[in-house]
Amino acid sequence: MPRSTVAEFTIESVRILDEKGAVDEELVPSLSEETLIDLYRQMRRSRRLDERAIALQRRGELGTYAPAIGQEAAQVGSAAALDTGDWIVPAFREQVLYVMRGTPLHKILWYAMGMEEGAEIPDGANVMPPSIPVGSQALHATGIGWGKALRGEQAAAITYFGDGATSHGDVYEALNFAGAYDAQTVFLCQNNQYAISTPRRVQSRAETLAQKAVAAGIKGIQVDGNDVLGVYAATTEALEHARQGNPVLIEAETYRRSMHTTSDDPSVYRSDEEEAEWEKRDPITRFETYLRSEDVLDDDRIEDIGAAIESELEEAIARAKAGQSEVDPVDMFRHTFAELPPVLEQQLAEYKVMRDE
Ligand SMILES: Cc1ncc(C[n+]2csc(CCOP(=O)(O)OP(=O)(O)O)c2C)c(N)n1
Repeated sequence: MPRSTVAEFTIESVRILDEKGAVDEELVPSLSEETLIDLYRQMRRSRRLDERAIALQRRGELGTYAPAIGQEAAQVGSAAALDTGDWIVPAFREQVLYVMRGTPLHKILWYAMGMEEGAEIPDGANVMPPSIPVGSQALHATGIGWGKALRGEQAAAITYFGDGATSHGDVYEALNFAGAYDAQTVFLCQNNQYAISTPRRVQSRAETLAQKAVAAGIKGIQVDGNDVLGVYAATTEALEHARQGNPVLIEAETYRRSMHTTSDDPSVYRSDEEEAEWEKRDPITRFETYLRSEDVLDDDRIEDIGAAIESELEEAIARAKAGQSEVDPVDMFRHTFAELPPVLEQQLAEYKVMRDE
């Protein structure tokens, strides 16, 4: 029986802004000065929020926190490409997406302080809650994108997950179902090179994670995830496809520059040299260099933006701390069960004794 090639594929990779801050003029998306500054401001706000949150956690003032340091371009660039009617379905490392959709900073801190008030999403924000089970959110995004298709709406869902999540059945099922049912969904894999301590190279033998789209019959594309303009352009294009019922998987190649969560110590599983290499490719520095070269930013403007973020964060931290005394931890016992099981009755009693001591 003769053999023949029945399928072939290629994966395209996109980069607009290189590591030195120079752009490919032909590919630069047409964005107003205001939008460019907003992308920059959002990335810096995200970075400082994470740095302050880590410091608060180290002082025992915050619970576990998953920073996105190094991944700002992948998150901000993609979210900036969305329309307000598009749904965002995040994982657990995307604080800035909530901020971009109107959640005040102090609520992000409340969430990490274990206060349910921090999980409140503003009306009409179209963002799903964080998803802790790795990869499960991809299914929700497919469901939302399918719903948009069934209703004939010109909107899409975008979901975020990591390189590790691509090994999960949920992600495969979500991609396959989306392809089979024309779900209006964009899948954004932030390949930040690690699933806690598991490096990308042992996560999958596949040459790219974008090619995981191929088996689902959908388009897969790789983008330099530290290039905010590239991510913006790739996501804009993917959303146009998705709104026509053609889901897309984007692999944004980036690097988690800090810990997996505040419970992790990355120095145990990776080298200083590797971290230094990625520091040179930092998404914020790269974009800043470009904006300076375009005269969109100068020293004064950069300093003003930094100062405004610092005071915004000071206020948010003060508000977050003050809010702690406004809530009663007993609420968590009140709102879960109509009738408390005995074991929780006992915990409630113990808590009350502890509180009154
Ligand atoms: C179903 C499931 N299995 C295991 C875990 C424990 N866990 C939390 S995060 C994580 C790694 C996730 O890596 P990746 O998908 O690459 O995302 P990243 O944390 O790098 O953003 C694991 C295994 C979990 N939360 N859910």
